[in-house]
Amino acid sequence: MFDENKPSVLIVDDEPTNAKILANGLKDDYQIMIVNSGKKALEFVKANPKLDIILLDIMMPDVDGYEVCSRLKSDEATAAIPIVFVSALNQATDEEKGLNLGAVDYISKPFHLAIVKARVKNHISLKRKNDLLAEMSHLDVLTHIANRRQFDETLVRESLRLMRSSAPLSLIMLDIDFFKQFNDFYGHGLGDLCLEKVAKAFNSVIKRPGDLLARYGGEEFAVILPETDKAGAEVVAQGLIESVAALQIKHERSEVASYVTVSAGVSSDTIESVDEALELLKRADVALYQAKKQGKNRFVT
Ligand code: GH3
Ligand code: MG
Ligand code: MG
Ligand code: MG
Repeated sequence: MFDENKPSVLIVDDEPTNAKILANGLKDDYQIMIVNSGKKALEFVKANPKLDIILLDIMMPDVDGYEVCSRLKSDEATAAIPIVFVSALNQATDEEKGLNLGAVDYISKPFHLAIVKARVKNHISLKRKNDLLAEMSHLDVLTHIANRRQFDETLVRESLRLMRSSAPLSLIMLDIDFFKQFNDFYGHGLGDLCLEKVAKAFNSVIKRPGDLLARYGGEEFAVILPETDKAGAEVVAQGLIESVAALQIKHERSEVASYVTVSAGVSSDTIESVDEALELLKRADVALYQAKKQGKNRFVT
């Protein structure tokens, strides 16, 4: 819903005049949204977690600003949005409380608009840099899919979530066949290109929201399929294998085909702890080893 180039500012204040003064001062540089209660603020942010900053009043009927701040900071989806309190409460203890709840800044009313603008600008610039860093640290540089770090974090998060349900978790480990020979024969540059193409093909298969495809290591990929049983995971594994075969990347040194192929190991189970999810990953890896032993270019469950 937002124009990517114009940062978005949510103003939360039960007093329309206050909100209007802030909005008028900021509207040339930002997209401004205004809500007039803590409750509406929580609903709005939940629906729009990509907001760049929140200017938050403290004294409001229903949910006050402190409560809004602590709820947003304790939710992973909204914790990274900078919150600046803008409040008539001007005791040092009020400010201390606000900052301790995770707000980046505290501005007392009456404020100097120019200073509010300068602070908003600085906080948004930092926020965008943090977002970029977070994104970079979770992506593989070559293939632009998730990296090992994101895979590990997602596996832990998904297992904590699935532990509370009876839904199964499926994992797939994949590995390119005879890739050492590919590199040796075609060179490292074409090897890199091959990895990029394979990642792209896999990506076109793993489309369901909640699923995750990652580059796990050199020429190894891994997939997390929450709430997917064995039969479902096998269909996905077959789809992944076929997506790479369809690329028809010439591989003269492969012993199983004239083009690049992959092998996969699949594991599925309900899980009751993070340890069990890690165990499930080991099972997928064992299955992958079996697929290699049985002749490659196939999956084993
Ligand atoms: P198998 O069929 O049993 O999987 O054998 P393999 O040759 O594919 O596997 P092996 O583990 O012996 O070799 C993996 C190769 O992958 C060796 C390594 O140089 C290459 N590789 C790993 N990461 C990269 C990368 O980022 N770029 C390129 N070009 N090659 C890579
Ligand atoms: Mg108020
Ligand atoms: Mg390997
Ligand atoms: Mg390999």
